Amino acid sequence: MAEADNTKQESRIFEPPASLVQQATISGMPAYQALCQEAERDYEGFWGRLANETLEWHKPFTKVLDESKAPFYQWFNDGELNVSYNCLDRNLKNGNADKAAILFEADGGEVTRVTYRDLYERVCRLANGLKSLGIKKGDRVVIYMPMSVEGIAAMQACARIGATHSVVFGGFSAKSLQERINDAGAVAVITADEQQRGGKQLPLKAIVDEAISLGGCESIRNVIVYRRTGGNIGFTEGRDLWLHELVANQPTDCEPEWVNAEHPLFILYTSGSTGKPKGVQHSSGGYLLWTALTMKWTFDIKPQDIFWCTADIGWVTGHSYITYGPLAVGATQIVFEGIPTYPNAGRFWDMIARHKATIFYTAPTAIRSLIKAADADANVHPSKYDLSSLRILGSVGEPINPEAWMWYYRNVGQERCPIVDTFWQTETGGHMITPLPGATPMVPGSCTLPLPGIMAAIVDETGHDLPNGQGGILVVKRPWPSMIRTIWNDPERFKKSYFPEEFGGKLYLAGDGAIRNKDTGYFTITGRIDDVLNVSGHRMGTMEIESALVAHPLVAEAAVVGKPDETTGEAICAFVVLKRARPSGDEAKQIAKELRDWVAKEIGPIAKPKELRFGDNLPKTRSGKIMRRLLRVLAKGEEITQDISTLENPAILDQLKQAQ
Ligand code: 6R9
Repeated sequence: MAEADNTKQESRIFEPPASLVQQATISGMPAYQALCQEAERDYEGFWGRLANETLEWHKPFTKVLDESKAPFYQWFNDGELNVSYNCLDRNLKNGNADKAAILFEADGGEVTRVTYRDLYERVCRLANGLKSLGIKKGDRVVIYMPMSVEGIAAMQACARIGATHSVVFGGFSAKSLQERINDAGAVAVITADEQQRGGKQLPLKAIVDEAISLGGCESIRNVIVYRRTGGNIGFTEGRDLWLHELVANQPTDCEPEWVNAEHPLFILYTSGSTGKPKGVQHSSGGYLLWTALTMKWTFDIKPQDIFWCTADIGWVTGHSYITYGPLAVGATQIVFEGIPTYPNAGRFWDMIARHKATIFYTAPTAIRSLIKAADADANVHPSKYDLSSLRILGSVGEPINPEAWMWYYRNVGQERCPIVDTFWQTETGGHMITPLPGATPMVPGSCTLPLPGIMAAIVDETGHDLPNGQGGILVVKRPWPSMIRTIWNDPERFKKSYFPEEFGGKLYLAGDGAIRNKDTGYFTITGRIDDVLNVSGHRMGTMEIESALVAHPLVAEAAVVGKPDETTGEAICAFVVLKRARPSGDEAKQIAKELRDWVAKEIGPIAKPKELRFGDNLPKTRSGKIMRRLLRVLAKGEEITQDISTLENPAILDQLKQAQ
């Protein structure tokens, strides 16, 4: 460790260990720079070379990048491939048939080893089962599954037959699920009877039934149910089928459906600045290329590694770094059904030790909650476990604060393991700005430098470059293979959200603010610049939560803002005006609870406001606009020192100071 200059931000620099640099795929900064230069010199040649080296093409592409319909960029567009073939068949051919693809650990601790051959057969049988139901290329299939081998197999089976999947996180409510089924026009839902997490059974199938009963899901022909817990569920004759019965007599081979590189592999809904989630559409060729390549570059994956990404398959991290990336490079990975605190907060460390994990990828919010737990109970401190197998650590989902970084580095990585702080988004498909474990000197809290070929920059409101040291808007200047292709059913919104005219229609707008260090050029992400909150690494639109609140019969008006939270990064704080008099005391508490439960029902438990405050009104400008910047100050519990001359009703501020 070397102490560097004393810039006012974090100044400690941590070099990657020499032993890791020596054997790394990208070994040392000169190797990184050489790749960056290759991309600068010949952008298409660079990506074309990598696409040929990384993937197996059924029909080779002749054109790398087609910009004629910009910003609807197309990559490798006359090439054909199959994603599942690249993840499975290729491994059988390469001598990985008996290698473990997945080490599945159930909530209760039971471990199942699934080889590449096993997984191939499971995927083929399910793919044949789906075909037997008439599901075909281009159809959409919603997957509402627990963390399971079956969940991964369901995604791969869709990819195999060219169906476009849309995974909905198992924590979303019936209403959220219904909206997504409806928007995607899905023909089937693959689900489980229940999920098993933290020793509890939570319903899935019952929520699917409820979602369909809400209407607008007429496109659904079948609901396929994986039996996980054996819990009691309803069955609709003619529509519902057990997964084990569907696959029982299916052949263990299934010819892959060759698709165009641009064929939509999946749609994944994510929160934006409006109340309606965006169906982010990804491609087959470009997406798989980048998930595979970043496994090699960012995680330096090697044949003997045991990789563990703790994300859920319902989020993009689970798509890219569980279902696709690790399998595309023939890795062995741990897949975990449960939660980090069950049966105790040592579960992650215990699992690393038992499975001899070498690469561990998790979220800052998990680290922060495990720091707390370890402070409270020395028995669940990482020092109590043998973590000597680890060689690389990763972080994703939100900024990691330097304190959490240092704890992770010292206590989990034992000052031996580089931390890759990977900045990326649902829309980017894979990592964008991150240290490389065998090259980049690390600075706690900084995601450091863009990957080769990723032309990230910081600009002002007019789209002009800003010098290092000046904070601004994070953009990407050139298209890249795994980028979002469009918003499902809404190409106009795609253009407006990501390639706005104010920026000349040519810059990809990430929605985050960032600053580059004056000396190193390192990027630090300063947070979202739109109305999107990041709670425990989950993206939540403030408008989505507001719409849910005002849908309650008691609520007249609501405004939602984020406030800093030690564990979850940001917490949801809602300001609510009721249609009746402002409640106080026990009544206020009781209504606040009712509204929280209501939001959980409307969107999902992750959207529950941590804090709810009632007022006779909200602070508004004379033209009636809610002044959210004042609400943010109130939520933090700070005094308002800002200019309030445009505020029509200053008296309201006092009322809103107190939480209920
Ligand atoms: C992969 C994922 C994307 C938003 C993104 C940013 C935040 C993610 C980060 C980070 C700072 C990191 N974010 N990784 N901020 N440092 N390493 O999380 O996708 O759910 O779409 O969220 O998360 O604000 O814009 P997604």
